Amino acid sequence: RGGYDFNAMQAKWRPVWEKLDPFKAKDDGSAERRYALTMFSYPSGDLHMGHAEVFALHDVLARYWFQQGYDVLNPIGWDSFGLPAENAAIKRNEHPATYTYGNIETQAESIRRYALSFDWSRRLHTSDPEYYRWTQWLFLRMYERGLAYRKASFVNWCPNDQTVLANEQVVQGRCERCGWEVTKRELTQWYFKTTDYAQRLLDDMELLQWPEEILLMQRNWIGRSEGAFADFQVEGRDEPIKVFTTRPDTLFGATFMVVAPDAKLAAELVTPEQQTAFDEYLTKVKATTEIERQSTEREKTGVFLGAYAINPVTGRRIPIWAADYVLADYGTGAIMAVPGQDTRDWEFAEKFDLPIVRTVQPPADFDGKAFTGEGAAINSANDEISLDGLEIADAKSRIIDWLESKGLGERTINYRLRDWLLSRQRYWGCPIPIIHCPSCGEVPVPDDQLPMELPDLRGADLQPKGVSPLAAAREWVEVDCPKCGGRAERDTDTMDTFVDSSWYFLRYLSPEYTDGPFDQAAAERWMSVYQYVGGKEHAVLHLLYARFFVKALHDMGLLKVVEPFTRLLNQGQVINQGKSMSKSLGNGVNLGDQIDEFGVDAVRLTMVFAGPPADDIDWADMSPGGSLKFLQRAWRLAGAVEAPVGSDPSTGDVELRKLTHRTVADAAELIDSHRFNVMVARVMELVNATRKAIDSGPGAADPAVREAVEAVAIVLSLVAPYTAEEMWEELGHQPTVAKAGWPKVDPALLVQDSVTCVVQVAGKVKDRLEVAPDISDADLEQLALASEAIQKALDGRGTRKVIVRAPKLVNIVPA
Ligand code: ANZ
Ligand code: ZN
Repeated sequence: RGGYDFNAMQAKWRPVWEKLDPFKAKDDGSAERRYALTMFSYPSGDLHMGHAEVFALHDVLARYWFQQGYDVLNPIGWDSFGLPAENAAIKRNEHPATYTYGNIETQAESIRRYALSFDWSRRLHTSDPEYYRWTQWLFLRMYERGLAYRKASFVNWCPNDQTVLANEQVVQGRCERCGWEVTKRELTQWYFKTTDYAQRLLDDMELLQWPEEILLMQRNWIGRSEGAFADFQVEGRDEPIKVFTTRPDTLFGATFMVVAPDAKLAAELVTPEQQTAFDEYLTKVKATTEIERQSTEREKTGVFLGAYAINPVTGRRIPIWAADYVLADYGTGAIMAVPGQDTRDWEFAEKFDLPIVRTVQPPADFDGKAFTGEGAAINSANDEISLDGLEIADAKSRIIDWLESKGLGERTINYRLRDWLLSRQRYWGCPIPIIHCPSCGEVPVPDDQLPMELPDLRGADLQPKGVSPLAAAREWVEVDCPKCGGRAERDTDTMDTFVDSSWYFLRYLSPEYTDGPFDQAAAERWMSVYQYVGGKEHAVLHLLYARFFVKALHDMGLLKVVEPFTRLLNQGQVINQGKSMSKSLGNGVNLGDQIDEFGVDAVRLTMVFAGPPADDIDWADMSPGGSLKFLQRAWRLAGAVEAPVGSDPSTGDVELRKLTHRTVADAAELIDSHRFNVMVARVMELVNATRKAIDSGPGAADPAVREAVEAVAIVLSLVAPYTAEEMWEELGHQPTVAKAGWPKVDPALLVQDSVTCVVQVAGKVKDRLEVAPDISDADLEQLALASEAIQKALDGRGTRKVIVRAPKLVNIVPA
């Protein structure tokens, strides 16, 4: 027996596992199913440290469920459409597929070496025509239901990537991918009607066991506000201005109005005297980013439009201004300004010397400006209605009732969520299966003509030009209209890659299925995903889109479930020297190099042991060398065991046995609560204790030692599969340890320094139990009720009440 040689182990076990194929989902009803999903990979290069982390964490869970005997579905695939491949193809004058599929092969090899428990038989790539055929099919079903539609509007435009971006892809005013400042362009584009689902996306969050932080981000992104529309008459104009307000109770304090300068309304309202001033202002506003406009820090700017409206409750003439703190595409693009209660309005009023009227009574000691807190209404009465004295909520409903009765307004709910802009003017994406016919309009590509494959373009043809490169493929573009047979043209945009990833978890269920995007029976068996593991950068992108898709599919009758992912685990980032790894900082760490130096198992162990999964891992503070040393120590135990296979542990050393069983029991709990690092620490403790038992305790021939080392191998197999397999073999077992089964815990051995618990029936002591000091109330109650003496004392009577004070007292009141 040589030394610990991770390279030899890696070379030895990989082919064995590939032959055994232990991680194929059985899907035969022989065990309870569990769908374990990790966010699929984007093939922009080889695997990096971030992948290594998320895969290592995810694999602990999946392998744990395998050990527990679940029928686990743990698929792997690639999110393989997207810009990087296209940009690389332009540079190298080749086809994007060359780069994409080359990287996929590289990553697949690395993933196999990294020993992850994936079911490779379900592998998919979203850029395969067999996959995107169904992306197109789903688009058409959305289209038929009015959930996919085209409209002209001002959209986010990345001048560098020469393509539009969804709101979700604009981060602080910049392109999420390349960091260029995003501008606005008016274009006709395809949208998914996510807004139809705003309320359900909110309501169903209740079904999700997700980190509160992510739920909060989605809640804020959807941005529900309850309020009212109110109409303001404008002097010299028939049509009133409609505003959206969350504070209709403050209507008496509306002393002016503000319109978004870039809304049509502003241009309509401006008087000839104010035209020049307005035009100058508008030019400045157009150069301002959305982020700047929403900033509360900025000095207020604006221009008087020369027009006046009438406050419907005070009858006063109030001036109408244009200012960029009001956004064109939220609410109605116009507001009633209430400086007394709104901070931005107060600042504006102060700067431009506009009247301020308080309509909520601030507390006596209040010396601020706008008062945004709770209080009684003041200055809010006319001949017909008075709100004075009412608290905000009551005042709101009173004024809305009044507005509704007068036909001047109505209750409403407003959402910040916009429809999902899905068209992209790029090549390497799923073509939109619509044909534009001069006589028939939009005509869907018939289902039997799917997939509508991409034309073969490469190199210079892909250069971004502001219109989709597909437009240049004339032979592809020009088609006969499926309806009238006349000359027509294909839509030349491609879909946002987030469309591809909104349903991939369904395709995994039946990747070969040809009668639809997925086999509905399979979806019924496996959905929802039990546990999803991935980065929190997807909080409002992928995670919201996938939820929308599943709800839409549910409404189409294709899916029973309404949510895709029941549980969510977000891992932190792997950083180096306190900073994100980047080329420019020169602090990148290469995963391949780490594996060459320390071996797969040590790298995986380091990722898992680093800390709570959600925390960032600073690689500079990590010690993969230390992980390697621990693995060697654990491995050496297997060679030391002298008790034969199958020896009865009950005759072994009790202290070591107690530690083994306690470690296994705790490990299960720690994994369930995602405290993987603590689980590893506990295994380390057991390894040390076992070493001691061999060297200076009961000795290597004690069956308790074998029991301990076998437990170490099984628990360690979740993290360090090569080492664990080697140990398992050394212990005299057949591969694979991955399916050895989770060790059975003997509850009797979990009782540590026991405490005596008194059990009373109707106030009289009837039994005494020896229990663990940390026993839970529920376990103690169960134990007490199971006692023979207690059953005898109850004499067939049920219990009316059981009072448990763990670990010392149980008091049973009989029925
Ligand atoms: C009067 C008022 C008085 C308001 C007050 C607030 C406080 P949320 O909660 O985010 O939905 N608003 C409406 N449309 C706007 C737009 N296009 N651009 C900028 N602001 C807009 O915000 C709703 C509130 O934001 C609305 O209620 C409106 O101001 C403003 F004491 O109306 B409020
Ligand atoms: Zn036609």
